[in-house]
Amino acid sequence: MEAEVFLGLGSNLGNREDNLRRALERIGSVTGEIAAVSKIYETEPWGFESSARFLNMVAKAICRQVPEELLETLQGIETELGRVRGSERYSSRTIDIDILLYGNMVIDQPQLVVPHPLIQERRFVLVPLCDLIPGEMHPVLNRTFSELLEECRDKSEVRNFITPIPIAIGTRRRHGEH
Ligand code: PH2
Ligand code: MG
Ligand code: MG
Repeated sequence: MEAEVFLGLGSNLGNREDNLRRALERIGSVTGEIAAVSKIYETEPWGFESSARFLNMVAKAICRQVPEELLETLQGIETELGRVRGSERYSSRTIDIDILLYGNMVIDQPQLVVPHPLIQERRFVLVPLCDLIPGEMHPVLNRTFSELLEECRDKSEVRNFITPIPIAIGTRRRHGEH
């Protein structure tokens, strides 16, 4: 079996960009090929107070695991990348990987609800999701993702994150040096 899966990734601790990159590498090698990625956004924490902003993005993976296996795999990757789970509902983390969509499957189990129940409440999910599939229908809500974004009441900040260009600074030789 193969399914198109959309994953939401977020990091607001440590080297956030590196955490996203490493998570994508692990997902690609364990779960299935990464077929597409959204842009990266810098976002205000949603649902809790912190000065540590998130980087968020969405990835599309071609997945060979059934949802329960995929969930375990993703939790394993989170742990490998230094995620520590506390008792609070929301807290800062090196990496969070959520299953947003698993094909058109609808799952309602104690440990796993798909589509992710908060997609429509969160700009940090809808904006990157709309980079990839603005015109596709949400499998339960009968709205496209761009409609959900238009109707979304969340006004928290989600802005394009510009990756600095990796150039060497201060290594220019003075005239005549070799
Ligand atoms: N994840 C949460 C709670 N709040 N806020 C932002 N901006 N980005 C997240 O990824 C995020 C959040 C729970 O997983
Ligand atoms: Mg999450
Ligand atoms: Mg999560």
